[in-house]
Amino acid sequence: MSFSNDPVSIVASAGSRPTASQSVSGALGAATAQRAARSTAEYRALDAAHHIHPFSDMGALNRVGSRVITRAEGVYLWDSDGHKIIDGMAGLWCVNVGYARKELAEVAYRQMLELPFYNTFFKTTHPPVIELSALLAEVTPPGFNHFFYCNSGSEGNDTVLRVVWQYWRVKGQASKKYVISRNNGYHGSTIAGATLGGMDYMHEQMPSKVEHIVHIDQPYWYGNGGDLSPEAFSRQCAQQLEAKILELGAENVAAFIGEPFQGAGGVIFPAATYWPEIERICRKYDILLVADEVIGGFGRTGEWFAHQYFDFKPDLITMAKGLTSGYVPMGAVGIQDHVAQAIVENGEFNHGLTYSGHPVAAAVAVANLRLLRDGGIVDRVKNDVGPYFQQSLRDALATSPIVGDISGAGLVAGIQLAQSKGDAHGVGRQRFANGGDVGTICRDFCFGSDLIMRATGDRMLLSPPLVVTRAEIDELVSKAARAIDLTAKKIGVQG
Ligand code: PXG
Repeated sequence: MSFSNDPVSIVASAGSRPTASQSVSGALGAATAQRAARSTAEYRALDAAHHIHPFSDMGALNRVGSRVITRAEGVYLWDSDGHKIIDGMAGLWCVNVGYARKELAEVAYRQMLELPFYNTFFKTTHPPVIELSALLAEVTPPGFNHFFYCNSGSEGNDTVLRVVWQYWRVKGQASKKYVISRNNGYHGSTIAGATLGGMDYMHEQMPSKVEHIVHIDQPYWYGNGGDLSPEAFSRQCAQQLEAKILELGAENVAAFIGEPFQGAGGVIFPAATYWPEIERICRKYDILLVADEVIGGFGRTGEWFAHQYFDFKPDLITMAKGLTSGYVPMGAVGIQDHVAQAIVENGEFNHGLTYSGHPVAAAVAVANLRLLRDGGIVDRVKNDVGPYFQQSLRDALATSPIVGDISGAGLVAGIQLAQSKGDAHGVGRQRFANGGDVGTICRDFCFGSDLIMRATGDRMLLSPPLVVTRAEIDELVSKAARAIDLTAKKIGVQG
């Protein structure tokens, strides 16, 4: 197969488009025209023959064939059959600045010509990683002045473990090894990431896991809170951390890690009582607090980082996804001064990846962060489109007989499908016995109406690009409401 890979022609053709300041869709369109030379059937046959997809039952998938996405612009995707699809998931929670941003393509192109790669081992550095580190120190909360780079969120959490263990080692407290995480948390799919995560179905396929990682319960009130108020239940979940620390002995516990809100686990927002209690317990027992900001970071909740939304102060933050808006892979760990000092001033830190601080990824990240900050994108999520999205969703679903609860802030939401809502406080609420099936039915209705809304069990998730307009939110919300309505009808629940 041959298609032009001459970046000069890509930039030139983008420059001739009327929307050139924001988009490279012309260039992508040209490339796509050639890539789409194959029919959907041909793509599917080749894909089935040679490609193993992540987290997929390949036998089942190959029998029906994958959707082939060929191009994207703003908040829209196009598939190989020409369908225009509104992307309610920002790719995979990552395309924060939207698709087809000319600024990012140009930066990557220029960086590839100037310095496509050099490593940051062996007493060497380069301008993009220097600029990125300085900029991250500006956009992260005070005290985050040091950053270690990798290629993904999973590697970020591997890095977190290395930093945490090294920290306690050089502090002379090497017995502090245990890292406490949560059931139904998601921290990636390397062996360490999957061990940190609390997904049983992942653990089942692993004969061995990383040692010294244990789990406590998630603060999932709708499913597990019984008749407690969300606030009381969240506090109780947080207190499990204290019980676990006492069980293990504080002298053996290194860190607690959690997503400020659980993303892949279902956009589960704890009540306001949760994080202050977790923070209090970590401080009381001298345990590092790690916020996994891979989904929550870079404006998703309307704050730069989700821990700012929940108002707590972690010692480490894991970042990926929105760091580059997914245009190129990159992950990072932000380290508070007191931890960084211990790492920096105590000999060699034996960890690194060939592509740590990759110059193209770093250059794209810098351009992306400037768009998010100087382009006012994060501010807009907080003050305009975020509140509009949250209100629209609640208004549209208020009368749905199968929506039990909506959680979220900014441009992320989790919609709980339920058999019965219970009273005004949710007391007596009832989940579907076959919740996963109901979620799948709803997801299929979304698929059929060219909306991407993710299902996880009985929760429907939305997390659109942060550049989504009010009109696009209207489209997203009405399509989501219609899919939920069709689901209710299909399973025979009347409004
Ligand atoms: N931490 C969190 C909180 C994540 O959401 C990772 C770490 C791992 O990042 P990488 O870049 O290694 O994938 C993630 C990833 C889903 C889904 O189905 C979510 C993720 C990845 C794949 C699928 O919601 N999150």
